[in-house]
Amino acid sequence: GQPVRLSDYRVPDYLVDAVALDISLDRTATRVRSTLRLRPNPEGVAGAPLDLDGDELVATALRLDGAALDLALATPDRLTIAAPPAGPFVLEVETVIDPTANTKLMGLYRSGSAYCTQCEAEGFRRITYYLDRPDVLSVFTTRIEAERDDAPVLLGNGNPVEAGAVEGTGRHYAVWHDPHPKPSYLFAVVSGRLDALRGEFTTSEGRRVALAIWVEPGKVGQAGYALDALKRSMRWDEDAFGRAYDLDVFNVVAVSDFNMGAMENKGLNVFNDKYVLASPELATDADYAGIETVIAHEYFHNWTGNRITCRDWFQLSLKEGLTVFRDQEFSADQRSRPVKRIADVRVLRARQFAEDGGPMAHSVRPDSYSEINNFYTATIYEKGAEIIRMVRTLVGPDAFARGLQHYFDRFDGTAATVEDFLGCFAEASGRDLAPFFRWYVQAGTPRVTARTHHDAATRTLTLDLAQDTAPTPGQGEKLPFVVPLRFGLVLPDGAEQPVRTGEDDGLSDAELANDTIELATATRRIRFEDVEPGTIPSLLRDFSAPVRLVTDATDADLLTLMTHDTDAFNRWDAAQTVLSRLIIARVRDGGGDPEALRTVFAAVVRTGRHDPAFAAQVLALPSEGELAREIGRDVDPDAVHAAREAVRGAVGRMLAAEFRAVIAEGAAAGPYAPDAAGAGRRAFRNAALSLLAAGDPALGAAQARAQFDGADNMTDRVAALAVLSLIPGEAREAAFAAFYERHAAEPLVIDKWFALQASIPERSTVDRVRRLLGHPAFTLGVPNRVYALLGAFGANPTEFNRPDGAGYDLVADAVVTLDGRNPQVAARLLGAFRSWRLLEPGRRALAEAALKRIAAGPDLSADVREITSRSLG
Ligand code: BAL
Ligand code: ZN
Repeated sequence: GQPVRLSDYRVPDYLVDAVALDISLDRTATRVRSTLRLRPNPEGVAGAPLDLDGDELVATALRLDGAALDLALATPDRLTIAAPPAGPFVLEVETVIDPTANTKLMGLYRSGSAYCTQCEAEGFRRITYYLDRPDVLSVFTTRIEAERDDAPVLLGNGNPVEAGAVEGTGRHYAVWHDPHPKPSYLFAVVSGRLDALRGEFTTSEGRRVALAIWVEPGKVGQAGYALDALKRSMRWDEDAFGRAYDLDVFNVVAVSDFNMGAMENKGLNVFNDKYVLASPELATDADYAGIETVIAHEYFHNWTGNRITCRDWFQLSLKEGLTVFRDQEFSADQRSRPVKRIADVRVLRARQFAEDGGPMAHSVRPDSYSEINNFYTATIYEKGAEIIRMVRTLVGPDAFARGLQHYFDRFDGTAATVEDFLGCFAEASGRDLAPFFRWYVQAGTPRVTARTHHDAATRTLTLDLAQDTAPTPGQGEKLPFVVPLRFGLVLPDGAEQPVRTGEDDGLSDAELANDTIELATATRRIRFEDVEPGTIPSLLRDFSAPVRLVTDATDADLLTLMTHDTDAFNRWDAAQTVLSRLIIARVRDGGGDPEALRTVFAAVVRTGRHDPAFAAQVLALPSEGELAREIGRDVDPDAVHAAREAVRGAVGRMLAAEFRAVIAEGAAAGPYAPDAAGAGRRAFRNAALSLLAAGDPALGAAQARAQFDGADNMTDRVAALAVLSLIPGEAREAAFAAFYERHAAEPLVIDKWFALQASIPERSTVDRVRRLLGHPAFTLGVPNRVYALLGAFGANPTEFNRPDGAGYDLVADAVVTLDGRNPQVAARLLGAFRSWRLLEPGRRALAEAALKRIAAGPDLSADVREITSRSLG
């Protein structure tokens, strides 16, 4: 459709004071009766027509204040009443919808043996006609009716009011009432045959809340970790943010067919089952961590998203960035804070920096979109969270806490904007945040360059900082960002050099107090006084801003930081930079000798004994995608892969004895528990195994096969399979076959099997994936299967980017097929093409041709059309 623009925002002309829904569930003909109490909005246009949104709807009855209306007023996507009453009125609408035919998984659909809904962003209009926009808040009462045998469980938003049998039929009903006014995108209904794991939580305000995690029959045994994570989230939000829960029940439902990760519907969160179900035999440590994060995220939305929602979808990051920030803080408190930070920055660099550097670059507060579903992005979510973290750094933790309290006090029960939010921190801190606001409106990743000069005679260290941001689509010129750079000065022996600056080119008292340089102009010079020769600035500590930092640090400087920096993030990042330089030198001219790293990396392995999770992060080399972005143009993914593998192999041989010791010690680690300490030990040991195998495939294969056979948990089993998957031959195929046989009944585990095979960096992988598309366990109908097989293939740097274009064709074919069935999933697969312009000319031409072929297809969805046209634009 036509692009929607922020500048066109107008308040709604009508308000909905109450919604009563009566939903009579049926697999192919569900009847929805909606009774809306409407009135003109005093701030809207008087006498304006009432325009309700619909999407593929069929109206079967319409009444206004009791009088029947002509059904011709309703088309599938609109219900218009030209001249509604000037005062309050009641509109009754009946629609009939087919949940079984709903393959888009938006609105009401079937998942397994259950009915469920997904309404964000614009799914409610597929259930009934409505003012389907987030700034229309109303009180919902929902009556749900279904066959008792087919659907014994009936769940809605809010609190349960009554339930009973429908006399003389096999049907029953339940009524739910949600006292908190909410936009339609937070509406939900779930019904079917489901089992519950129940719990209870008493809030800090003394409210007793009945908790339940609903899962497919037989899977209650896999819901325990989710329930535990939910209770921890509820307690943490009270302790850390003073936010208590506000209903008598909280239901979480796991369904197997879900476009997104999960959804924060008021009092009734609906989850992709991969973020609920876990047991040691079926889920990895990463799966457990994902469950903890997503359970927390959806729960935290109750305040940041539900109690305070968004005025319009341009403000999406208001709830998503803030809620990601909150879930990141939660996970950091539950686990190792530095390791969590490193993991989050890895994701940011891999996904958000890639987005910012490609054709889909958009600002955290975009000013237009064609299809809002395309804007649930790493930029809105992860970069949005980074912006909030920078606010905290700039105003300090106390003003940050006061600002957030203002926000909750002032905007509770409303639909707010990003300006409203930032205004609270400006007020709490007395600081002008107008220049900072550029982070919301300018796209692109700023590059910050740091050059140092030490003058031995005067003992001054001059630091010259500069920032620049490459143009992004529609934004040619960028103004400087306000970049908070947390920093310290590291002496060659690792001690911290005290920071002193003079009158000229000095730091402000606030900057000195916060150990933070505020770079708010295109360039800035800072002069440090009384500085020892050889002192190395450690900049961007804890990754204090989402920028790409380029310094003149030598490899020796980086190795010093890697060994001594008091900031764990920068210790890790220094190692990444050294490794990245080494690999890129190999790509360029075959140079780059890892031997220089021997001593420091041996030391990393030794520190792994007491901080294994951190050591595992150091041993995970920069990804091929990151290296490609660092190279920046004319990238040959085969050359990047070969160079990275060569370095992995060299490190593996260099430290083979150390790695073997780590593997041997880890074997005696005791029974599995999904806690952070155990996860760290396994990550370290599996990183050692992976590098050992890179250096000596025969030895690695033997070790991996032993671990694969002997593992008592999925983390170690799948890590071993990942190692085996890189070593061609019979052993690999036998391991894949054994894995399938063992886990054929568990689709979420088979997803790992699909994904690993799609990730093999060999020319035969395209054929393997085409074969797997026809495997009985595969279906295009379940988003998780699609993401596992085709999503993983799209993330396979060498095979998606095959020099003959066969990888592009494979994904393009799938996008075209899927688009007719589920446009959101099709559009997401297209993300594989986001960095095509970085490639060397041959691949670039083939990728472009594949995108053009998709774009030329008939009947493209708005989702896919927007991504292809932006990608090609
Ligand atoms: N609101 C969509 C899913 C999520 O971000 O929680
Ligand atoms: Zn969210």
